[in-house]
Amino acid sequence: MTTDNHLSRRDFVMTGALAMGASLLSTRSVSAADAHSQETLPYAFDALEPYIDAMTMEIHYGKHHAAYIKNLNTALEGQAALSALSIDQLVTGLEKVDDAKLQTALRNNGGGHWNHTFFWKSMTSAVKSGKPSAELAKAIDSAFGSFAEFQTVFADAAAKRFGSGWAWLIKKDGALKVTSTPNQDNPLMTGLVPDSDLGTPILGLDVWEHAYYLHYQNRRPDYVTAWWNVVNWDEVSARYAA
Ligand code: MN3
Repeated sequence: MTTDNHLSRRDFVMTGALAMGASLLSTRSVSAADAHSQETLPYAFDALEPYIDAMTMEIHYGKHHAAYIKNLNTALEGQAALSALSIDQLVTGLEKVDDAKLQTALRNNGGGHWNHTFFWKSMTSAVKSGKPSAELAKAIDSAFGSFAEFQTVFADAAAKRFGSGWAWLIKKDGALKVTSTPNQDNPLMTGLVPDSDLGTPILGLDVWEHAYYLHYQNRRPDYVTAWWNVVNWDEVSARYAA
């Protein structure tokens, strides 16, 4: 790298940092009543390389997930009772929201916030990915016959989700099951998603194009195959045990 390039890159970084600071200042004034905020990503943007690229992670976390939170907080303005709920309470109790327009806003953006927070924690660097606990491995074998068969069933659910949505491994009545939901729905949304898709999420995969298109373009199955390398099995096993 030449000195000129080095300087211009430094200038670029400085300009970017200043722009980011200005952006934070300009958006802070409306934050007093913000009910929900974004947790710090538990690893660097490039930690999942080469399976999920840094730019996809940066845009996915910094733009897409952040937008769901911003829109969720906007929808909750003036809703004191709903604003007091945790995100878990909110997504599990959506059927009780009578205002259809508000319910849709909370379903899309509250779901988007819950799902992405869950998704980030479902992943880790390939060197830390590990494997299912003995207890979870036994449950997977019991439900699907083998780990390989579980992966096939899960990948199939991810591939066949038409348009945007999620593939899930859920725990229901003590047993494991693979399901999928459209848009930002999830298996906790009682009354909104079919009863057969309800359960406790153990693992979730975002199959919206924004999750993979920069690197994989139309090749969603390739994204799913690569994603297995960065599943955080310690986290997934802990969820199963809970
Ligand atoms: Mn997403």
